[in-house]
Amino acid sequence: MDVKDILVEINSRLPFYNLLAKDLYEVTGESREARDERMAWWREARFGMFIHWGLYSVAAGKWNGIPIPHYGEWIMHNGQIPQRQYAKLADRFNPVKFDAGEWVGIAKKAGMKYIVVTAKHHDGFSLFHTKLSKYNMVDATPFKRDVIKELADACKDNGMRFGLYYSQLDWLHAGYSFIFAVTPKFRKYLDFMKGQLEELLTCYGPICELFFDGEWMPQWNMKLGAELESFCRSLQPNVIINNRVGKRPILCMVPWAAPFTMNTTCGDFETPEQFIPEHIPPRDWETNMTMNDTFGYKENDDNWKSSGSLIRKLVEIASRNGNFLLNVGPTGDGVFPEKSVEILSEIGNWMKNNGDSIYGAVGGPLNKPSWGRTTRKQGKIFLHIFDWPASDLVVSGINEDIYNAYLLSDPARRPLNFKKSIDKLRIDIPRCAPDSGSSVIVLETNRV
Ligand code: FHN
Repeated sequence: MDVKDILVEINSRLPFYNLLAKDLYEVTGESREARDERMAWWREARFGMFIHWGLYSVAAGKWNGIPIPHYGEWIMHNGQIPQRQYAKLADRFNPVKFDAGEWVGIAKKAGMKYIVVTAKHHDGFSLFHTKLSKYNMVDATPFKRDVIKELADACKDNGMRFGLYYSQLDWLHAGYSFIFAVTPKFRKYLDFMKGQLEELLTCYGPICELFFDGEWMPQWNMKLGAELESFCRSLQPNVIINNRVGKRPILCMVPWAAPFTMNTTCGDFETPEQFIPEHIPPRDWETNMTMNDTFGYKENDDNWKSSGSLIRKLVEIASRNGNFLLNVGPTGDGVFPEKSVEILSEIGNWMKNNGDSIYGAVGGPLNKPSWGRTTRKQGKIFLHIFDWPASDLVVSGINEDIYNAYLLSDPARRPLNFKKSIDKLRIDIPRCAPDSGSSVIVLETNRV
């Protein structure tokens, strides 16, 4: 490692701000224009589905009948299950109800524009037919089907972009151990990982997003991240890669620290998890979040967020120029939990009427008004009203000419009466909110 590498390394392990990374970590000489072009579909999409599916889905949060706390996909670790015992789940992983087209259809109806599914999580089990290990969906289970291929094909057939989650952290692989040194054994693991990524990036069609994860392991570093990022881009130059390909600051999972941690330069976007940053991060970002409290399926986790609260989170995120990757944890039988389907259907109904205020939108002119949020695009400001007022809506702080106002969910776009003074806009609104979660009023700022 030369001095620059050492500086980058020290910097990446700081608890806060990547003070030096801005200048020292440059993986590609990509121009801003080229990056904007590559990111365009992603900034338009705004809303995607995360899918955590694997052997842990069979366990469903219990081991020997005992509920294991925290994330379902961590059951091997949290339940201190010997690897040999855990691997026996593969004999029971036979998701006969799995229908890739059905999963993609549910995502599409929810208004989601891309899917990111776990190709390999920390437990080392591959959902795709890898040639580099027999511990995979085709060789190790009675199901014997490459579900990643089936999902990739279903996405292609349904105009849905297809992305993959891949964990550098691998509890199973002999080359992995929780130490700092990059040992020869770890180098062998790196070859394994790159081999699998080559399979995923050459055999499953265009991969829209690579969500790396588990980079907190001590021997992972920015240099390895830069090499991996370049390797993946050499196979699919347009793939969008998250910041966990490199190294996030130690406090990256702490919401209040976000202003000091969400500025890494590895990959293309920041990855706040289970929270929405209060400020607008300096570059592209995607919040990933569960619908209940677990990514991987747990039969006893019924702590579901309402569709209204998730709609407001989507609005909140879009109002800060971010993307929302909302997770579903399918069961060991290969179906989405019923409650997930119900919530996604309700979100889809809202998106049908109001998606124009989310897709391709960025933050509006008002920062967190008391009544809701604002987004905007192409000559329109979208007022997202969370709390519908009993009488007129009075909006302060919009210093632009307004030529028309109407409810986004009104197909006839009947104009709403409004009066605008220098900085006050009073809109005559219907007595009842047209939508749950968020009702949207469009203000046209261009004379149409
Ligand atoms: O440890 C993983 C966890 O299981 C899950 O995959 C989330 C999703 O972003 N990522 C890690 C926790 O930060």
